[in-house]
Amino acid sequence: MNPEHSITKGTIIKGIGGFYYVEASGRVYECKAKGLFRKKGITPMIGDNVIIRPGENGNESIIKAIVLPRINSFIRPPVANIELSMIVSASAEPDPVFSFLDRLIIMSEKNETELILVFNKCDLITEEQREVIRNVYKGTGYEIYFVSTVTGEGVELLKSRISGVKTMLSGASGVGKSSLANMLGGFEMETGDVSRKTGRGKHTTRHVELLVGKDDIRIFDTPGFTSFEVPDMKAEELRYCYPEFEGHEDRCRFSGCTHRSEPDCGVKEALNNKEISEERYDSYVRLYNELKERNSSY
Ligand SMILES: Nc1nc2c(ncn2[C@@H]2O[C@H](COP(=O)(O)OP(=O)(O)O)[C@@H](O)[C@H]2O)c(=O)[nH]1
Ligand SMILES: [Mg+2]
Ligand SMILES: [Zn+2]
Repeated sequence: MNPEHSITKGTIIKGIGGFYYVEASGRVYECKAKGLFRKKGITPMIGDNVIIRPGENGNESIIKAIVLPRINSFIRPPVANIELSMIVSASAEPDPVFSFLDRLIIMSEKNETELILVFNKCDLITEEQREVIRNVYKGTGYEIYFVSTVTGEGVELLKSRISGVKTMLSGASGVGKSSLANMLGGFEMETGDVSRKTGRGKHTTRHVELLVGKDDIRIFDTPGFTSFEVPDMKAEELRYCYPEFEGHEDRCRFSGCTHRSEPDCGVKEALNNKEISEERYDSYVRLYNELKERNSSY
């Protein structure tokens, strides 16, 4: 039997004008969606793992089934099965804004997406400065990568971490996301230098796409989580988004302790002992207040 005509597993990487583009074993198939799942009202999403029947003799290829349940799915950006959230910051120029990174981290924690922290432009800082950054995340267990697209430092290690993993990049503009994606997967995304030259506007409409590059690098081409608001959650839930609090909460006197002004708080004790960083604790309190205020204004 010709393997071209057999049922094949793949991933939806793009959808345009009623067609879905499915990457399967290094090829891209233009497919129509005709499976039973359509009758059930399930709409294919970018990032979906699917079963297709490649078309024979010029017939169209067909998506027969979608692998459900999805690991996760999102409306903004409209993608499914984010396997890893890669939160990118610059080590310097611009300096990391830890409170902003925490918003992205919380977004991933809330969505139960695995995350790694990547500090690009590490060519601009010393080993001592790296240690300062590592200390901010003490006790979190988060993997931290220092990389540079200028010297290439750390890029191979990061590449081996994300190879074969559907990854979403997020981070502020100018930190080097596009430069890094290009270096990791051999893509040709526009980088800061270029867009300044062409002066292209910010609102260019683009299709969301799962880019598949060399060494099986898979990156969602979206601006990341586009809403930088803290997700809709109760202020009391926020503490579960800080993994470094976990080992200390059993020392809090009150079981519902929010770790702010309560007496005998294990988390504040850990803060005083420098087992938890001030940056993270301060951003926790700030975000707690923000959520409290938002929820009381309804
Ligand atoms: N020093 C240094 N500059 C970098 C590095 N990576 C990117 N840049 C520069 O940072 C700027 C923003 O890069 P870009 O990839 O467009 O960032 P994006 O907005 O996050 O996609 C550009 O001027 C890049 O040349 C790096 O590792 N070290
Ligand atoms: Mg960019
Ligand atoms: Zn407490």
